[in-house]
Amino acid sequence: METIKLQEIFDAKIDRGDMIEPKDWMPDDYRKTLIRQISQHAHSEIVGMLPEGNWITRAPSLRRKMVLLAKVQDEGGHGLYLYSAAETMGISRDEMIEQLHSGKAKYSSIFNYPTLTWADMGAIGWLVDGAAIMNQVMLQKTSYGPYSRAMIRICKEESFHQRQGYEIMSVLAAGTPEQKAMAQDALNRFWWPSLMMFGPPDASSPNTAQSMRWKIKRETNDELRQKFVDRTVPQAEFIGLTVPDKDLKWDEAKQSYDWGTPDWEEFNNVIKGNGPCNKERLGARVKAHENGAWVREAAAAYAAKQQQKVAA
Ligand code: FAQ
Repeated sequence: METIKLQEIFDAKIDRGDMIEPKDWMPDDYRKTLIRQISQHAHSEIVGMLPEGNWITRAPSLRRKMVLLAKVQDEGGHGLYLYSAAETMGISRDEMIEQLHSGKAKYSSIFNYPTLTWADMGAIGWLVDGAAIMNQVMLQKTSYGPYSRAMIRICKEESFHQRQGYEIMSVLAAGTPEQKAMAQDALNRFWWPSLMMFGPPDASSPNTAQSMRWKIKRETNDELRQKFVDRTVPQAEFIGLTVPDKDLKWDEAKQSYDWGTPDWEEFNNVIKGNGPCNKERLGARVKAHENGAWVREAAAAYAAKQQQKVAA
């Protein structure tokens, strides 16, 4: 069929709100955008395991250790669903991993900040998973079928993650003055980087307009960021913590908060590879991959043996 006709069929599907499936024709740029976004999302999930993984042995009780362990394993599972969704677009897992390890592909800026105290595990669950869900709820309705279906499953788990983080923060905030100060310090350090997770402001986001037209994104970076602020500020107040923004103010007419400006220079530096932990995170990722080489070789050898048996 002619490309013009195929484009018309694709456009009509997007307009009707139908899903695009792997075997459907799609414009090259739609495919490229999705490979970029889904693979970066997958990378974020597995790099995101590192700052929390560092705390598994130091969790303050067996219960906390079990919950954190389960959460970190969930993130690994999310990475797998997302790599699988990206593979349906014709890129291999090896290529994606190579792009991550060579620094060509990005992963979420948030994971380039250090986790200094136990309260950071609370702040990550509450704020980082909270921001991730805000973004992922809209992605459940993204136009590419395999991505949308992966997001539905991921969102169920992320909402548990958010609650476990908020529970850690609530317990610390109601604890000794030292514990409350530790919770406040974690909020102070993670607040602004969490707001940056939503990406640059719409006016300087090169991809948002086209991604909205293709219904890959269903809400813009700024819309989601505002929703996150409106949802999270009352949660902080409820447990007696203060959001570190002197410009934060409830606007009765808008039924929404006015708030300050993130440090976009810091954001740009972090996504260029110059954040406080970029080198450490990528180094740990590459090392984990190298240490796992024998597992991949054994799995490939097993698969080859099974194929020989079928062929015989
Ligand atoms: N960090 O034009 P836009 C999680 C890049 S999952 C790094 O606005 P777009 C779970 C962007 O890639 C968190 N880079 O781009 C968890 C683009 O660069 P490129 C991850 C960023 O794609 C929790 C450039 O800036 N979630 O946390 C960031 O339309 C706890 C221009 O930006 C997702 O990936 C950033 N924050 O919108 C795990 C959700 N923001 O590629 C463990 C899916 C922007 O052209 C523990 N992704 N950039 O070189 C999305 O919804 C979108 O990709 C956005 C960015 C909204 C992130």
